[in-house]
Amino acid sequence: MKTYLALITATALALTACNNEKPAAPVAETAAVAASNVATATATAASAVTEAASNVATAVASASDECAVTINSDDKMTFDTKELNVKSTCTNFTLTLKHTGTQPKAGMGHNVVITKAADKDAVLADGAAAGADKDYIKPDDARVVAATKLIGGGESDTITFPVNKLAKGESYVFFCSFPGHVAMMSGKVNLVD
Ligand SMILES: [Cu+2]
Repeated sequence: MKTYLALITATALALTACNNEKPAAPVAETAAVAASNVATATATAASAVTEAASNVATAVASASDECAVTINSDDKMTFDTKELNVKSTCTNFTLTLKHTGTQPKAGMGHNVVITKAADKDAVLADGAAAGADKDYIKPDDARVVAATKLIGGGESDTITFPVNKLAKGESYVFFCSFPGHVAMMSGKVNLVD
């Protein structure tokens, strides 16, 4: 009887030990593998994020370098550039007009309007007729490829337009449509490679 009891106890102990130990090892192993996978995944994700951030930075840099330009204007009725080069490889082009003077837009307002060279005179005439309230551009003028708003001293305006609005082989110009300014404030728009 004693032997029998001892056997049962031993078996019970063995079973208990079994229950405690056997699953424990695989669980620990699984946890370690999982932890390792998480670490790898985290590292991969972190590297992907770093790479993505770097790509964004590069894209932003190239956009600001190649697909954007700033034109300055002033109280002397001038633009600081006579040629606007737009890269054909840019999807969109961003143009910022700054007015570095101090005079209000009612007296020395400037904008930048882009049209085909052939449309310039008609757009100017219709713009003058539209008046200051319309920034000297006829509302919804389909001949206008892009235009900033009319600004006064100390102000600036930024616009973005799709480069495919400029057709290859066509001749484009930019100018200020404030009455009388075009003689001083105009230039060529070049679609470049
Ligand atoms: Cu002007």
